[in-house]
Amino acid sequence: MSSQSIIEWGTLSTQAQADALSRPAMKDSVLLRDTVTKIVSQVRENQDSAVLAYTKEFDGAELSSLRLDPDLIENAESEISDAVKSAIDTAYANIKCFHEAQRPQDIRIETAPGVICEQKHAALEKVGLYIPGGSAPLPSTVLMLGVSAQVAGCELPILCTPPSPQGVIAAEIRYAAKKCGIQHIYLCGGAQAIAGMAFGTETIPKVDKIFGPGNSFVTEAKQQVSQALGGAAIDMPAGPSEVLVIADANANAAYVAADLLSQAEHGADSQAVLVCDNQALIEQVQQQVLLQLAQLSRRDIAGQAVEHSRYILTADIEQSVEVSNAYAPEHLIVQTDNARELLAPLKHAGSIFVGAYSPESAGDYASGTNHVLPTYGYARNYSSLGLLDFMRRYTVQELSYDGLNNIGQAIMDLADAEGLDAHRNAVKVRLSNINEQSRSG
Ligand code: HSO
Ligand code: ZN
Repeated sequence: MSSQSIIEWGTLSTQAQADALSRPAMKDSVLLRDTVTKIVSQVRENQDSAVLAYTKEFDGAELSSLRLDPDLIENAESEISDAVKSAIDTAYANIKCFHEAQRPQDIRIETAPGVICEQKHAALEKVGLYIPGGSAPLPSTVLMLGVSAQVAGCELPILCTPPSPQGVIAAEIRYAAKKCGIQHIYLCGGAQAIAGMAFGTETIPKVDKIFGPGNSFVTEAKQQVSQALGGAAIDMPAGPSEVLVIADANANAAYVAADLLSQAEHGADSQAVLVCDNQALIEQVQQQVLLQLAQLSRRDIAGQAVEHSRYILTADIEQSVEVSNAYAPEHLIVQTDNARELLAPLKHAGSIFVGAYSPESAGDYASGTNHVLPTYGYARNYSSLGLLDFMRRYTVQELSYDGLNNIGQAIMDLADAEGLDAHRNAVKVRLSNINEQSRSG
């Protein structure tokens, strides 16, 4: 990372500024799309047998059944240490507390005399939670998705995650699932799991919406099934994980470096960006990154991400805020003297971490906020995952005769303006009904 040069924001042209904030190109090859299209159509056609065949091909596991024995969920805690169990319990409690507080209020209002309008909320019934496999099992992601579904009151939350070649999944994942009341775990991953949940198979129930992060195959499959007729909704579009730190001269360089590296260790394509108005601090952070990187067990992965990290030198804090808003980071860490004051102008970020003692790791695991966040600049137009994503809102209305009478003329005139006679008539037939008029007095 010290090999990375410092970019002086004020000297860049508009184009060079855009380039400095560009994300690594997402894989969007025809090959990826065609491969996923084929997997999705195979799963739609051959259901369990296709998912089992892909699980053998991609995960090396030969399974007799896709569903994990529920006893392995029920008894998972006997396989994990007390420390991990209590860590999961702590995280669960805080995530639950924060998501319970998000419960929306229903609305009932009389917009005009006799015209009642309501907005209500209902939990989605069947939700599919995807937990990636790969180099690190992610019980924390099980909690982020599972607690939300549980608090919302989803009837059937199911979870898919790829098995090891021996056909097993980590006990931590099973214990976190148990805490969230998840009884259905299916041993499959990748595009085949997404297709299985979107369309259903003999074993995997069809769900209404699919949640969770994944690799480029999973992301592409989520896009495809969300566009297919009879498929499933999805949480949000996804790209590689990223962090942007805004620091000033008084920030602690070791803290800043640790935050950049905790992002970098997620994957070679992770992005870490430092925006700072003090050159000396940037140089200290670069030194710290090298020192700390050498100690990491995942230094190979983190080192690759560090190669495309960015160090941006700004004229002042206001310019740092401008850069952050332009980048719209998934995670934004503010380590400045007056961190909280910057919340007002900071407009685009998935989740903001305020001050020296709020590392991203807190939100990743245990503070209570959700770690499923919009990446790749989608923090401009998508929300962080929360309770509402597991619910749908709908409206109710009830008009009395007088209510309809009150707004009837407006309805009929608008129907006339649109040339829709039947619409007009649906009002007129009621208002000219003598019996109704006399009944309402
Ligand atoms: N930072 C990741 C979430 C995570 N971190 C899981 C550790 N485990 C994406 O927000
Ligand atoms: Zn993380």
